[in-house]
Amino acid sequence: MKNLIKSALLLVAVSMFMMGCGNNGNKTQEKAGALGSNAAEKVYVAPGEHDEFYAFLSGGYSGNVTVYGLPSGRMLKEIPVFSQFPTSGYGYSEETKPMLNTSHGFIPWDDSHHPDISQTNGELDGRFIFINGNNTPRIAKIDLSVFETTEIIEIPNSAGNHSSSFVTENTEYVVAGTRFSVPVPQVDMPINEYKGKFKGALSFISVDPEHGHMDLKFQIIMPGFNYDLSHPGRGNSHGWFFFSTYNTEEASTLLEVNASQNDKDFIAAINWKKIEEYVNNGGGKKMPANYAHNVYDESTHNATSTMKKEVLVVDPTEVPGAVYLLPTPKSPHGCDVSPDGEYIIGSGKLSADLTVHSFTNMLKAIEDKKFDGEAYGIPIMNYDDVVAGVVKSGGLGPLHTEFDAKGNAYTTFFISSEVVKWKLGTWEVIDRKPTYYSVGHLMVPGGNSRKPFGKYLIAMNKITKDRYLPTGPELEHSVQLYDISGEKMELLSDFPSHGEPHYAAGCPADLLKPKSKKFYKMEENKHPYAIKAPQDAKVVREGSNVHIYMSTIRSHFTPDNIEGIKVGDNVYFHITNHEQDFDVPHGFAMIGANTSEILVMPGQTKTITWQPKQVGVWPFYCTDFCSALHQEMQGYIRVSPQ
Ligand code: CUK
Ligand code: CUA
Repeated sequence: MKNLIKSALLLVAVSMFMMGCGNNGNKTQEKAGALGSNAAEKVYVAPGEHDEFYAFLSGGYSGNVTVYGLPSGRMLKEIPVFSQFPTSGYGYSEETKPMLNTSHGFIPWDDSHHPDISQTNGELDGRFIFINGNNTPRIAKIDLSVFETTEIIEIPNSAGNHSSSFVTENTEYVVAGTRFSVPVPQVDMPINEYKGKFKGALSFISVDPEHGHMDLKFQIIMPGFNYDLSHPGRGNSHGWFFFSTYNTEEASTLLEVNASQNDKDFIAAINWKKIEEYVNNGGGKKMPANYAHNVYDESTHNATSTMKKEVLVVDPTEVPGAVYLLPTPKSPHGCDVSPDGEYIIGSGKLSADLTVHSFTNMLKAIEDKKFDGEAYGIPIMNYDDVVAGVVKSGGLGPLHTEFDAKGNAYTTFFISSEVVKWKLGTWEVIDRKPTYYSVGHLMVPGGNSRKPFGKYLIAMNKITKDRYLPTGPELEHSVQLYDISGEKMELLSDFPSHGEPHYAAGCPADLLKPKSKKFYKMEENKHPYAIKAPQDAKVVREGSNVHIYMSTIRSHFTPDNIEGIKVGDNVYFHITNHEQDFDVPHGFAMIGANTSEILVMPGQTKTITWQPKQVGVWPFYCTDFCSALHQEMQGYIRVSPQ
């Protein structure tokens, strides 16, 4: 009977989860309920003042990262990552097109979910931010001195690159896990023969400590589960990585999986140090694999794309003691690790309780060789041996957990639309506040490191409904900012976000401000088509290719009257911005060009192409209002018959 009630409850929860409905009924409560008393004062950042924190929100299906200031919620920038971006010309300019190369060709879109800031000794160091592309599996790196994407590596043997891109304590690795298991290597086979044949690749991409260059060092070829999310160990558990899994039944259709079968899935615990040692001693085997590695060089201002041909794969059963499976309630989503590295929290999204696993207990059970069977040769731990506690949350649909510096954890509940604050170690619930509506991830700046900055929390909500002025059928997603400095959380404000933010990363503004680049030094510009000064401007014809070496400086193009171009030519505009000042880009747009404009930063050279189709005299102009004479910044190209 009890079980029947339980499964009925579960069904209600499941259907609510699928409908994505939260407590979005009571208007008065929504407006006032959780609002702090002096909320306006706390989010007000006076004109000319700066925010205290940066927040980097993933753009989901925009493929980008957006940057906000906290507490104001002001949007500071959108950084294009996996998309073509007309605002800057990223993915349109000749220099940046190679960034979007993959083994499937030029793919100017992706679905970005989890940004993570690089760390040193488990603390944010503010050098880079990494972000995953889910759809055509990729990991990108953004250089936080320029807020631009400077490297993208494709992940072979992976599909739906979701449990990514989290970094280890010293950014030794950025880690990527496959959501979909697939045949490894790919092969034409019946889909319903999935079980036992599909595999899940977990990828460890090393990050060179000096320059930050990424390299796919090894992949662990795991059983054919779905790998949903992951987090690194830290402190005592540094050297380990934890992945939540679902569909441990290995079904090719997930219809039946959610309603029946295993009542537990696993958290996979990976001792990556052990595997690293194994591969450093010649372990693993190389397998053929095609994947692109794209690098943007900030001195030549050019990206290059290299196609890699093989990858080192590791069979986990060949490295005893490297991989264990920890049972956790069904279909966990989040897999979060406490700042001290002791607790691993599995959020079984179809369960009301949060299960907290203990790293120490796990080690002890491993030492005592207490296992509860195995899956494909990987030991399964006893649930009771590895559990540290259960949080009786009272909420429904737990997804993700972040932490503050005072031993508290904050978990989002999608179905009951709330954030619940609870205490690590005692597992007692301290506070709960509604979110508007149906919250996914949450973020505390530094909440994914040894040193969280527990002043603010943002909740990223999946459903907006009535929070803003209506804008037709589609509304931007809503972010809610909470003050978490006190015992109780206080809602401070709402602000819209762009695309679909899944996760975010945040850091104190002071970490990035001092090293933010103001402009590129002209003398360091090594672009092959750069010119040193406006007087070096020239037009060079090579067959039907015409290279125009053009200069921009307030407020003139040199040259600005160009003749001798013919229908059918390939015209390359290589535009060097000779400004040496902060915040003076020039833009360039050409009538009839089937590309976007480009925005050229001071000291930089960028190229776009144009194929004139008709004779005539055609204008171009600067797109960025750069001075009082911006409207005078223009030119003409005369196009003659072939
Ligand atoms: S997430 Cu990607 S489905 Cu909960 Cu990290 Cu939104
Ligand atoms: Cu240069 Cu407007």
